[in-house]
Amino acid sequence: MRFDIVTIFPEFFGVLDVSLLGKARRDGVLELGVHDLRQWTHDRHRTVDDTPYGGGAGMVMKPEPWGEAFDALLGPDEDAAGTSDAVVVFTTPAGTPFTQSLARELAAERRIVFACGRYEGIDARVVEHVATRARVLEVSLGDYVLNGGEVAAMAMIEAIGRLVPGVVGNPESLVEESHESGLLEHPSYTKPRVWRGLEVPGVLHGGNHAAVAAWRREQALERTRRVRPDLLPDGDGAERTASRQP
Ligand code: 6GU
Repeated sequence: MRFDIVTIFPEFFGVLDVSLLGKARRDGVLELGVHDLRQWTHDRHRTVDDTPYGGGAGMVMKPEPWGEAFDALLGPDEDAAGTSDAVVVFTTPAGTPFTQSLARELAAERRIVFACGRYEGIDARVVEHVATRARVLEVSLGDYVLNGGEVAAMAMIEAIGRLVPGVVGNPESLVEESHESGLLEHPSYTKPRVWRGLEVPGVLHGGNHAAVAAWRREQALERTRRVRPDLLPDGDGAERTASRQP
């Protein structure tokens, strides 16, 4: 799997050299290309933004550098007889929310290009244009505002990358974690059995595997009900409000 990232802050992505994803890169399981958007500017100041048509605060990213970036990364317009086999992800707080199921879907792709927007976003014609040449997604990390898409792209790359076969050493560890089952994960414990007066629940060292599985499932359910009732089948907002009445 190959990730390409277009950004005005390429140095943000240095952290992808470390930890699990860094190892996956050294092992050749993941490839990463980080591209400075300003290499596709031609003026002395390497300008990537301009004032918005219609007025208002903030700056909008100009379409021309993005157009050249996608020409370079997807191949020029002329050979767009078909579309590129890359998926292009535009990071934007106005996008569809990033979820574990989208991470799973994207982990099966061959190549993903992340376009990191800054300021008040990218000229809207860029998404429209790129959509004629590749599958395009506009994706948000969640309902809050970041200064730019870099941290969002990094989070998405980590979530997607670890699902690529060969990145996480023991694939079993991917199965039981939060969000894969639709529930939050059960609590975990390790030695010592008593720590600062706090004991590990007895069922976990009783050797009864069925009892352990049942306990973990109940804990996962209880935690999900308490913290994220919206994840449960009957957890729509109306029900939640009703069930919270004293
Ligand atoms: Cl993808 N970008 C920005 N700028 N803010 C965000 C986001 C993305 N997702 C949540 N907030």
